[in-house]
Amino acid sequence: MTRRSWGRVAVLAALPLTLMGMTGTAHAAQGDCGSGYTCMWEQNYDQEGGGISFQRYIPDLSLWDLTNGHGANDTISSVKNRGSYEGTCLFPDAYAGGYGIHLARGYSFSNLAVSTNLNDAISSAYVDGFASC
Ligand SMILES: [Ca+2]
Repeated sequence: MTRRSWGRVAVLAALPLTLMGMTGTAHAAQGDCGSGYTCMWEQNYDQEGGGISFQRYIPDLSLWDLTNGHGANDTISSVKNRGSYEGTCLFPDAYAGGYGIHLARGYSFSNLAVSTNLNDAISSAYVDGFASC
C-alpha cells in the first residue's frame, strides 16, 4: 500500500507545478490538520472524508487527489485555516480565478454550503500574500 502522511501531502502542495499531480492515498481524519496549514475536506467538518492541505497555495486542484483518492477539484465542503499567515482565499476557478472568499487565520468553514456559494466548487486556494480576494 502506498501511504503518504498528511504532512507530506501538505508540503508537496506548496511546491512548483513540476510536482503537481502526485497523489496521496492515506486516510486522514479532521484532527490531522497541522498547525501552519490550511486544510480542506470533501465532507462537512464533523464527518470523515478525504482531505488536502497546504501552507502557501494550490493553484489548480484538478491536478490533485484527496487523501481518500477522490479528485480534489469541485468537491471541497469544509475548510480550516491553521496557517501561519493572516488568511486564505478560496476561489471557484484555478489560478485564483473567479470571486474568491476570504477565510481568516484560525477560522473554519464547517459547511461551505451554509455560509458560502463555494460548496463543491473550489478550484484553487492561496494564503494572503500570494493572491488577494
Ligand atoms: Ca471550480
